[in-house]
Amino acid sequence: MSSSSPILEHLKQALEYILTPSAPVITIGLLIVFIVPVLVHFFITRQTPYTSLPYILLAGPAGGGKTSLLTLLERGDAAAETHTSQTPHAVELTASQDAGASTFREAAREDAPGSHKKFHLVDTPGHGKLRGAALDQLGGDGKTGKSQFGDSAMLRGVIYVLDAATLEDTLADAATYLYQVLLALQKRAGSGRTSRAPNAVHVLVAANKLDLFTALPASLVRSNLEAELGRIRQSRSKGLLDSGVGTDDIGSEEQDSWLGEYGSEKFTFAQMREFDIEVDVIGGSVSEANVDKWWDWIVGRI
Ligand SMILES: Nc1nc2c(ncn2[C@@H]2O[C@H](COP(=O)(O)OP(=O)(O)OP(=O)(O)O)[C@@H](O)[C@H]2O)c(=O)[nH]1
Ligand SMILES: [Mg+2]
Repeated sequence: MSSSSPILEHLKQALEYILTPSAPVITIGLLIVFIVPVLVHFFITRQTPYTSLPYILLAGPAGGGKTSLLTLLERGDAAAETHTSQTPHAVELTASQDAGASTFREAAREDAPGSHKKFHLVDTPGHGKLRGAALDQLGGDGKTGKSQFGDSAMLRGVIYVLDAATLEDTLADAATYLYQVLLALQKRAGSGRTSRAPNAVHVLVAANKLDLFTALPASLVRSNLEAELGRIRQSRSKGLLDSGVGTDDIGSEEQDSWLGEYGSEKFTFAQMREFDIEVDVIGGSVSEANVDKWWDWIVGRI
């Protein structure tokens, strides 16, 4: 007891000093009140640089034109050379919601009239072995998925860029990747049902390179993809049946990895509406800077 009483005495004095109004105490108090929130703000924003902004993900097979599109929207010209991407890359863009701005060039200007909204556009590699980067961003359930570009709850849309000029030869690959993207989004929407539903994520299939004469129009891109996605779905469910999963489990497991309306014969993009996923197929050309419709879609999602 005798050893603790001087300490208690000190404590009492210190408390008395703090609780008695005086200039130094008030100054220090005010400093804490004003500086701590600022420090906390910088601490949080430094740790998660992308959390605060909504983002749009670019996905699609290699050579489709994702990086070219990103460069065009960022700099306003398509001349820049691109090479195969190896890592995800994000840029910050501004969308102005104003009827007067009819092209993406006007709308993307910082000083354009109307309201401005900043967002990130995230480019991902399309090479078969690097697609995990894009699929990770679709973050499992849309809540806990802290992806490299921040909270996956901030994901607003996916632009699936493909080369419409070579689609006839690359259809199987393009559809397989699209299948993975749509299934990831479907699972994300499904997992939100029990608690807070994640925001709806829409998909734009951007049929690029319409400047080339071999390019398929958007309507054909849509029907070819739908047919191929239906075939993939069919062969996947067969594979599951053959894999020897017990007949009891097969019901739920098959239902979980079935894209679109369960048991339907033909796949259509409209079936994705059940999961709050709207799929649009719109043609355009990055090299001719014919991307205004894609830009409008982006502005509508932000
Ligand atoms: N003719 C034509 N060529 C285009 C168009 N858009 C892009 N390209 C060309 O297509 C090639 C591939 O474009 P990228 O933007 O690198 O493709 P990517 O989707 O980023 O490919 P990865 O990074 O490998 O996934 C480049 O040589 C572009 O110049 C277009 O609208 N028309
Ligand atoms: Mg690229």
